Amino acid sequence: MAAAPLSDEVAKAQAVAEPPAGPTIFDKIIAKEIPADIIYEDERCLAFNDIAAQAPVHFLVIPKKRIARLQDAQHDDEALLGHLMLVARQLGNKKSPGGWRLVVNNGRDGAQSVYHLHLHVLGGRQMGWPPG
Ligand code: TR5
Repeated sequence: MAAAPLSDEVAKAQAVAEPPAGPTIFDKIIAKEIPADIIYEDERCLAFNDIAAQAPVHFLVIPKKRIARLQDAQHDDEALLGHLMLVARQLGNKKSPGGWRLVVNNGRDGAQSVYHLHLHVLGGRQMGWPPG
């Protein structure tokens, strides 16, 4: 089967050293040092609309704790990971009642470009399958 052309987002992910040390752009969003379209915040997480939306509804849910990739999460993070999913569920149900998709890109081959764990929530249209 011929390989699908790579999107800009995949090219970006491939260009990132894995995983970069130190803070990412998402730490700056958490610290309110740079603006983002924040739609939810509590003591453990933040949700904001993706700057390059891939669907009518596309927002990210991120922990305030710095975890680079899902593969770096520890057993101690179990409650936090559950919390992120419940926040995604609450906002996804509200913004895309017909259904929505949760995506976590992990590492280079997973097309992760920002090394701060984030849940993508996509909706507002029919999703295709399989993903690329
Ligand atoms: O490829 P992965 O899974 O790492 O997804 C990173 C996502 O972060 C992409 O969908 C980007 O569009 C999104 N992104 C990147 C920036 C950004 C953002 N979403 C909202 N606000 C953003 N700001 C202010 N700056 C970014 N660099």
